[in-house]
Amino acid sequence: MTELLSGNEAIARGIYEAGVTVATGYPGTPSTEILEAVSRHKDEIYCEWSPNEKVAFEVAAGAALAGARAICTMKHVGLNVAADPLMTLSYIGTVGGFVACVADDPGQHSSQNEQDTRHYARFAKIPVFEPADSQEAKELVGLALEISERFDTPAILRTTTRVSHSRGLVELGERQGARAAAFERNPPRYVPIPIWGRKMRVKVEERLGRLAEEASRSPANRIEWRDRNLGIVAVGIAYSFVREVFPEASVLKLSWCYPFPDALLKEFAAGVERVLVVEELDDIVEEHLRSLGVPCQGKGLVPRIGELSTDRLRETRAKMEGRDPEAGRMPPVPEAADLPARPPVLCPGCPHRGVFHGLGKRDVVVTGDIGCYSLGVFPPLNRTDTILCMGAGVTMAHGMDKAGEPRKVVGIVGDSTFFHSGITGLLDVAYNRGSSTIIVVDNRTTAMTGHQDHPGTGRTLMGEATVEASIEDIGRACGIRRVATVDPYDLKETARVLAAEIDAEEPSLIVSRAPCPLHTRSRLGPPRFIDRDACVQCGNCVKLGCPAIESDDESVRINELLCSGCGMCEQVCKLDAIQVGEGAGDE
Ligand SMILES: Cc1ncc(C[n+]2csc(CCOP(=O)(O)OP(=O)(O)O)c2C)c(N)n1
Repeated sequence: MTELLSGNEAIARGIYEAGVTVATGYPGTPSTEILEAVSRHKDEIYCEWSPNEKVAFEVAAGAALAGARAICTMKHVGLNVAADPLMTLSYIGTVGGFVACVADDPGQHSSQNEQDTRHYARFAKIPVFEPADSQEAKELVGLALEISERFDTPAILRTTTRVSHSRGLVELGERQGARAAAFERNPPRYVPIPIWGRKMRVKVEERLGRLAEEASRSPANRIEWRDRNLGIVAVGIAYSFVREVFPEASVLKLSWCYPFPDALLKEFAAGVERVLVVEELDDIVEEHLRSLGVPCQGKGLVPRIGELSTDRLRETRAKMEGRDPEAGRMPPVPEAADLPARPPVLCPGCPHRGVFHGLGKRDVVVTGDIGCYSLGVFPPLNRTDTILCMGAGVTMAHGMDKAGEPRKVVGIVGDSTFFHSGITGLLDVAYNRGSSTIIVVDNRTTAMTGHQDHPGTGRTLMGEATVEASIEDIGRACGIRRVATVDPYDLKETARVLAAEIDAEEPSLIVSRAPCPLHTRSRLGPPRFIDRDACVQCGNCVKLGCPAIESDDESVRINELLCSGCGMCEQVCKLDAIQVGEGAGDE
């Protein structure tokens, strides 16, 4: 039977078919749907959203050492968070297959950077698999788990956005029998204290050689001989683009690129006149080919930055043939006439808006973080000054404070981000006698990645009710004495609490709590209207940055279809021109 599946759904199917019994992860585009799809098999597979990627990695590692097949999922930057256990699990190895499914985001569609996860595979000296399409995504899960078990190594399945999110037909198979967990005690194998760790270190090098030989024989890598004038080494998704743009060329299709399949690379290079390497992001295979003494072209012709596409590869071909690269481009898609620009903004009724509105009244530095509230950086809110990575909204505030920044520093993190990596920062603020004000904008969900549960929501990925971690209690347990909770829709009260905490000498924690209305799918109140006769166009309501409030030179209006009825605009209107009721004055 075949089914049309996205790359992420196909990976989930591969996880199911391969008899995996433990699947963990932390949301992050473009990886999130893998675990969501796995959770449909919750009778067979235990799955969880872990508080962060390091936890997800370690939980899966524990399951794998007990003998189960286990996987964890994350986006590329998540592997930075999980890098510590990754590096040493490589030494320890695994009993049941262990695969980290890591989704890269070339082009930074929804990420703060564009790192290439294959570097981590080389860094940790473990195999990395890279599917070209949904069918292969499913198959490689099974292969990666098998290789992981046979070679006693963790493995990485790296996808990029196009594979994760494009759909293709996938042949479905049966689920293999799952192994029962039964941990066998053996400290020299599982405890990398130096005397044993040094032995593991030797094993890792020896394993690399065997893996490279296997990679040369593996069905994941194959040579397709065609015209021998040009041979293209195509890695992962690049294979699909290469076949379309260079249909006549011989191709070495690599879906298992590290440890490098040297024998296969040499055989291919020896069989063609000229070698071109096409890989998304960095020149990992290209650099290695050069180190083998194989002359080749690659990033000089193929873009290093952003996603590859057939269009971009056509430009490469044009350059190789000495034609104008413009000539290689497809005719541009005609632009729809007069489409208005849509700057990114917080949704109508977003509770985060209340906090940014309150902060707008104060001359403070705001260290922000990653989540929907990152949008506070844009006009008209303009209330975020820095963003680094998850958790840094707390810690960078403390750093600025300790550096002697004369203004008060306010750190903002979301609820999911707080549980992910904000808690240790808060502990630092309290322990090291900081004075910053930390705000947790708690909308009761991980909104930015599509409303996943987390330790504060009271629900698990398996759909069970569970304990709700209290941000306020955690703050107090960290040693923060000033802890306040506000309703961000109450602008006056929010501004009052912000002022009191910002002016305090000691560090404080403010929890701004209101559920994301997109998640609860509920209106917050009746839509508001602007009484044109009373409105003097002072712009106070426009400064909220609500997409439902539309203005031009002549008037300010509220779009009834967009208005969520949160009432913030009514509170900022000094002339009571914004009201509940029929749209008097609005046509
Ligand atoms: C290390 C890492 N993991 C995952 C992500 C993807 N990601 C971006 S923001 C975010 C959390 C957003 O949730 P929350 O902090 O509750 O804020 P909200 O979007 O709900 O306002 C996640 C998981 C990331 N950017 N970095």
